[in-house]
Amino acid sequence: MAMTHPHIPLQFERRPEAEQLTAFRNFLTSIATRRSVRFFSPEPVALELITNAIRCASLAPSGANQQPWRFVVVADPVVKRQIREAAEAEERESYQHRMPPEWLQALAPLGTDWHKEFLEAAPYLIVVFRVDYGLAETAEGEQRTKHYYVQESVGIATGFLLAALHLSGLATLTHTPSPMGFLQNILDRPKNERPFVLIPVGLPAADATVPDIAKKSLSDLMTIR
Ligand code: IYR
Repeated sequence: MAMTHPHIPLQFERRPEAEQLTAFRNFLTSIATRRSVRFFSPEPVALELITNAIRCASLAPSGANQQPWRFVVVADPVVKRQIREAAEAEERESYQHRMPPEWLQALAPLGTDWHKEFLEAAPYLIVVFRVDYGLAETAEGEQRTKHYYVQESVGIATGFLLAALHLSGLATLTHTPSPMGFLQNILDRPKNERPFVLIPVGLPAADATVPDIAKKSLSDLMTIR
């Protein structure tokens, strides 16, 4: 029988346990210091670091390997300003009228408000789009292909992206101005793409602060049975 969908041998390195633990410790030491940063330095950052991190994100698993993501890198100050203005207009409305007291209370420890200076200060904004379905123009007209587990896939890729940027010595924020349909217009994306998250990337401002909050302990989040 012809193999229409061939498999190839897995490349997998078995490592001694001591080495596994060292590799883990190195990763933990680094990832444990990641914080969401809202105060950026305008210092430039090599585009190669951004490109490398997006390559890492593109290696994430996805539903049916459809890789339903698109990463738009914004470096142009004019576009960053447009994004800031549109985001602040939505966020001002949200903070002042749309978010219920319970939500505002949950956010209070973070110290956020509708001002989004970081959207102009950070040297890059990476806007992650989810590609909700495949779209191709053919002689017969528009052809759509169903995509599976888009939300989960793009979430995993975004995790890879954040980890890669952090390991490259860069600060990031996961920002979700709400609603964020304006990003589709400003960045001129096709109708099958929807903004998923906006990630300012750069170096932190010298006087950057972060909220004094903690992560849960393992016993509060892991169950073995
Ligand atoms: N999008 C708003 C509000 C906000 C919502 C959550 I959930 C956060 O974890 C942080 C902020 C903002 O960016 O300010």
